[in-house]
Amino acid sequence: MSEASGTGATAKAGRTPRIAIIGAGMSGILTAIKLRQAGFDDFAIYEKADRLGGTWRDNTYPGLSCDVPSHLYSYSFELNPEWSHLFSPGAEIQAYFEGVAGKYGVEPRITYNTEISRGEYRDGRWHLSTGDGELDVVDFVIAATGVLRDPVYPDIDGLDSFAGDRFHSARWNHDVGLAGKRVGIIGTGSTAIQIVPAIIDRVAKVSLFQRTAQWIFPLANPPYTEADKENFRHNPGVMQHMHRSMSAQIAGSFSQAVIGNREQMKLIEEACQANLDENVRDPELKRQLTPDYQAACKRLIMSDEFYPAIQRPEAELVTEGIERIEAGGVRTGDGRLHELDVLVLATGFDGHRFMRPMHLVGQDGLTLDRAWQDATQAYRSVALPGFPNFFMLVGPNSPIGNFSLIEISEIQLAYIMQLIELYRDGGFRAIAPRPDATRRFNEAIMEAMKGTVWVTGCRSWYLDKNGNPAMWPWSFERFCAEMDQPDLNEFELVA
Ligand code: N01
Repeated sequence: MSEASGTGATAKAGRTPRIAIIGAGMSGILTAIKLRQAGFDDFAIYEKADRLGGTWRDNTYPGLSCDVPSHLYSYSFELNPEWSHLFSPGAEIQAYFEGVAGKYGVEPRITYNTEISRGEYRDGRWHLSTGDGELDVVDFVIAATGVLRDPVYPDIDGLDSFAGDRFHSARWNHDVGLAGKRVGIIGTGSTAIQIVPAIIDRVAKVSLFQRTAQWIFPLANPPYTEADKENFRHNPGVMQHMHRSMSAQIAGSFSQAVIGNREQMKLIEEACQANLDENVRDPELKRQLTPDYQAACKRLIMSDEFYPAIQRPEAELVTEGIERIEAGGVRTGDGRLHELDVLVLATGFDGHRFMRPMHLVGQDGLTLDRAWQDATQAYRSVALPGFPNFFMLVGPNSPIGNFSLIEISEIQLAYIMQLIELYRDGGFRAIAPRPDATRRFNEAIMEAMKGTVWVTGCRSWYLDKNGNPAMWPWSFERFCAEMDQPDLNEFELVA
């Protein structure tokens, strides 16, 4: 791709803030593009890794794809005619972000291998430091640090004693060949359910250690034909229509089901049950694969490949609890040793860390750890009382039931940009949400959460330490309405 846009023609006279973007994943790249287009060119992107892409850089496991359709999981302003599948593989998504970052001139603005470990609001500006000392002093910080970033390693006795190769699914070791190997996978989340069908053809055996059964929604993943792609290339309106209609379809179905629409939920439950009934014949295996909680309580898994794969002779579903890990493999509660050459920890992520372990110090010495000691809450997911001129993308309570996080991030950024434009135009020097407005917002969230599927009794990464889901409990329409325009009455402004 060639460079698409320089500094926007809309740049206006006024204050020119210096802005730090933290993280060069989906949201960080987006922020850089939109800032430039709006004429804000004094910014830097700090990225702790040596490559952009965030979760798509970190996750490279076999079978990785996104369960949001590719023509929806794209920036609205950079639709991509080349997507290979309805749900394209992870490597293609990573290449997409690299291509967009190159096309929009974002790449040279990224400072790699630079982890911001501390940010302190002092004398009206944010002082950002790495382990090596102060690095930058800025007017605004936009934390684009992602949600599913920190792998969770299971607390199982003897984990380190395993003599074979062992790695987390988000840190896949491609130097380890799987051909002819006995592979153990711990976990049955979206990740493991994608890995099993992807490796079953080449391994000697897969042992899938299941602690909790999963509901699986049957979803085929057809490729786009050359003719489809040709059509997309020449008629971008077709892609725009797909983007809009896929968004509307999810908003009207799945996103409604998870927040209490019984009719929509019934359709999901029936589809998951029929998937199990029609595709798993052995009654004992079917019993083991039948969850004891409501569909979509955990993040719903989409796959039409898992049930066939787990019924292959090379696959074994292990439902006996794990006792410990030994040099030779995994010992389960029934005393059996499952001998393994490779052990994959598909045990998920801590979805409640956000920009931590970054140490943030806001006004009057308020630290992020103190602000979040009881609960990880924010004002409309994007701002924090006591932390002026600090914004988050995809912060607490951002995810809307299986929606594209790109669309969510675009809407949140458009909201934040309105405030930065107000700063440019002299509207304030410092802005932070009012504590009472933040409290009211979070009380409303807690109340609305009672009607959602996420609190119907299951364990999932959605739930924080208090058992509250870090999700948006209302409709997508409400999200759009609430994020359309900042209500300045809900902010404290310093002129
Ligand atoms: O992780 P998970 P994931 N002993 O947290 C088990 C996104 N994503 O990486 O259910 C034994 O869902 C744990 O068991 P249990 C998507 O948002 C998207 O699969 O808690 N087992 C569970 O089975 C997704 O939701 C895509 O009882 C242990 C598993 O590990 C999110 O990432 C693809 C254990 C963790 O499942 C995370 O998915 C991949 C222990 N000590 C990921 N500890 C797509 O777009 C944990 N487990 C398709």
